[in-house]
Amino acid sequence: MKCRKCTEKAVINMRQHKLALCKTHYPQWIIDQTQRFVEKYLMFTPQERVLVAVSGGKDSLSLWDILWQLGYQVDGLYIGLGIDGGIGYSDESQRLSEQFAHDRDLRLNIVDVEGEYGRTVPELAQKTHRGKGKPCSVCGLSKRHIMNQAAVQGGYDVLVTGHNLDDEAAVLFGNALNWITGYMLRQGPVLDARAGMVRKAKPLCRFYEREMAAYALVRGIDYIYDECPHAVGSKTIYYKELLNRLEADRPGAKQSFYLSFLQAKENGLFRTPDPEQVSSQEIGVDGKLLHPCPTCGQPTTTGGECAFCRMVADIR
Ligand code: Q46
Ligand code: ZN
Ligand code: ZN
Repeated sequence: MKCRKCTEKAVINMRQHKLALCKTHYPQWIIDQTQRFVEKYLMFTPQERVLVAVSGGKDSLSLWDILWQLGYQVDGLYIGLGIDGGIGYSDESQRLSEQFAHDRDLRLNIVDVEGEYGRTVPELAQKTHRGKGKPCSVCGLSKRHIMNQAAVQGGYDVLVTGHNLDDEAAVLFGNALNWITGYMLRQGPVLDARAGMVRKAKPLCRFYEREMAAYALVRGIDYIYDECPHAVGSKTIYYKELLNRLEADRPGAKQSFYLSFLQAKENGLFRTPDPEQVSSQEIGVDGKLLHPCPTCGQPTTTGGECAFCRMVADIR
């Protein structure tokens, strides 16, 4: 198959866009589309400081690469979770993130969970008996807290993550199965800042996972191929497999699922009961009012400290 824009051989055929592109035109298309999404969803401007959370995986490193090529002021944040899993997962992903930053002369901030809190994420999970033997809930809680804290303390305007369309569609699918509207209300390309919380954006949310893998490959980005060993058997992976089956029969199904959701939201599907009184920015996913945690200042709906500070207090 030939590239739509020249006579070169295509490296990818995107059935949902009816578009095949070569190794020169494909990365350029991804970069141009990202710029379009950044502007369309009002994610950030060239004057703003952007912090990209990197895991060493293809999506986050590709996102950093794209934003860097677009000329944005973008630094990286790597969180050392202390996950080994017999493959030295965290060590290797940190090495690749550092190498990426070094090769491009970019600034990478590193927060080491064990160094900061005295325990690795799997140890925190074990010690506090959270997550039924799986560290994922503690991991998610810790990452969200640390990413926001690093962005606020570093004076960044926006925190961006490398979530792609497959990630977003799987999360949406899981939430829609149980109609967890509090989470659905928050899901989207941008989550505005609120007291104690920096703005968050997902510039890759409209690219398929295979498109990001192809981008990383064509650009020669060295990333960690292994998934986190704790991801095995996760619900998200299961939902991704289901959606892949749907996509194989109906090209574009994942994209339309996600984009129709965004449209429904824009049309007011998840409007808060009394938008005059309380904005959706002031309520948490459980529908309760947010207030600042007395210890860290990040918003929480619990009566006292936020879940992260309570967890850290538990191990003291
Ligand atoms: S939550 Fe769980 Fe992930 Fe943390 S422990 Fe690994 S699989 S990295 S997205
Ligand atoms: Zn071409
Ligand atoms: Zn707190």
